[in-house]
Formats: sequence, structure tokens, C-alpha cells
Amino acid sequence: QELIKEAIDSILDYNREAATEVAKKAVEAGVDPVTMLNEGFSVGIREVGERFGTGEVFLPQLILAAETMKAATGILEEAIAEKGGSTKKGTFLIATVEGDAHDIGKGIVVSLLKTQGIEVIDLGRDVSTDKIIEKALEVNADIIGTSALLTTTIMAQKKLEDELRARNLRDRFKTMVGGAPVTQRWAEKIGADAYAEDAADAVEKALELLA
Ligand code: B1M
Repeated sequence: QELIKEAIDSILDYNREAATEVAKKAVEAGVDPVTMLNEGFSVGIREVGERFGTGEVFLPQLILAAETMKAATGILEEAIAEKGGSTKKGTFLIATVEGDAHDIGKGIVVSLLKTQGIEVIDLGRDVSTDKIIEKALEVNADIIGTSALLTTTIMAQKKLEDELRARNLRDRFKTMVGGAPVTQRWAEKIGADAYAEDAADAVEKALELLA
């Protein structure tokens, strides 16, 4: 509807105020924040990504669009968080892989997981395989989830699987992979336990892995 279109436009216009405004309006109107993210803001940022891919816009615009998006996701993630988690169902360690700075999608996954009583340890972005494994052991994670947005950095998801096997730790954790270039086929190829297409799917698969 109207708010969805305004959300997409705010990203295409790199208009931070408009993005903040529409996110707040949506929360007040009781529109599902996940719908606003999936059908609104994410559609806008992917369109900017496409324009960047074709050379229609350049890196400064891509950064502006990302900042605009972050302003809106901040507000919507807060609204999602208010729905709150119940009893703890498990621990989910998540990180964007080494060499990769994309974390908007991961942020959405994190906030949705938290609503389901899943404890999330977010290591941030550009995190090395060693650090991921070290932390997973430290917090005794049930699931290790990695996000990768570049066709080059998805190799780090394979590296994690290989390292876990090499260190005899593969059976200790479940693994989940996600990110725009990641597919079910890739997950199967590298031996990950689950692939999630979006945040809602990540929640569903996480609950399956924890069951
Ligand atoms: Co970059 N970038 N970027 N970028 N960027 C892409 C990925 C690109 C496809 C754009 C393009 O060219 N068309 C392209 C990659 C091409 C390729 O790999 N072949 C690209 C490039 C080239 C680059 C740079 C190299 C540009 C440069 O410097 N010349 C550079 C790399 C930096 C680095 O990582 N080392 C770069 C930088 C940036 C910004 C910093 C400007 C910014 C990121 C800001 C930030 O995240 N803090 C940025 C952005 C915004 C994008 C696009 C436009 C949008 C990504 C995004 O936020 N999408 C992107 C284009 C695209 O993806 N089509 C692009 C919205 C988000 C909600 O979706 O992240 O897919 P997504 O997350 C989804 C699902 O994938 C899933 O759930 C999420 C919610 O539904 N999911 C998971 C994600 N992780 C999951 C984990 C799970 C489960 C599900 O379990 C663990």
C-alpha cells in the first residue's frame, strides 16, 4: 500500500528523513515491521544495488542508500524486538564472514530470531573463521549462522565447514548459511545443515534445527 511505496521511494531518493518518517508511521499504524522491511525497504535497496551493478549509480549512492536503509531498519527492528522472546530455546551465533561488510540483512535475521526465544550472539561483520569457531565454543552455541553477500566471500562459508570438520567439531554445532548469492545448492555442496532465504525462513529453519 501507500507506506510500502513510500518506503521504497525513500531508499531510491536516499532520503533519510523520509525513511525514518515512514518507518515511524508504519509502527504507529500497526503495519507488520517485517512486511515493511521485506516488501518496502529491501526492495528499494536491491533496486539501488541493481543500478549500481549496471553502472547507473556509484559507490557514494550505494553508501547513502545503505545509511538510509539503516535508519529505517533501526526503528523497525526496535518494533520487532518489542514483540519479545519467550523461554530460551537455544543459542544462535551469527556473523558476516571475513572480507564482507554487508550486515543489513543479518540485522533483520537477528531481530527476528530474538522474538522466538532464541538467544543470539552477533559477532558483527568481517569476522574470521577462527574467531567464529572460538566464540562458538566459548558460548556453547547450538547453531552457527553465517551471512555472505559477495560471490567471493561465500567461500568463507565453505572454509567454516572445512575447519569444523578438520578440528573434529562438525557434530558439535548445526550450521546455517544465508545471503543474497547463497542458495540451497551451495548449502548442500559445502555440507551446511540449513540454508535460509530470508529472515522468516531463518527463524523457521532455526526452530527445526533446535527441535
Ligand atoms: Co554491496 N554489493 N558492495 N554494499 N551491496 C552487493 C552485494 C552487490 C550484489 C551489488 C551489485 O553490484 N549489484 C555487489 C556484489 C557483487 C558480487 O558479489 N558479485 C556488491 C558490491 C560489489 C560491493 C562492493 C565490492 C562495492 C565496492 O566497494 N566497489 C563493496 C564490498 C564491501 C565488502 O563487503 N568488503 C560493497 C559495499 C556495500 C555498502 C557498504 C555500500 C552497502 C552495505 C552496508 C551494510 O550492510 N552495512 C552495500 C549494499 C547495501 C549492497 C546491496 C545494494 C544491498 C544489500 C542489502 O542490504 N540488501 C547489494 C545488492 C543486493 O543484494 N542485491 C550489494 C537488503 C537485505 C535485507 O537483504 O542482505 O540479502 P540481504 O539479506 C536477506 C537474505 O539474504 C537473508 O535474510 C535477509 C533478510 O531477508 N540472509 C540470511 C542474509 N544473511 C542471512 C544469514 C542467515 C539466514 C538468512 O543465516 C545465518
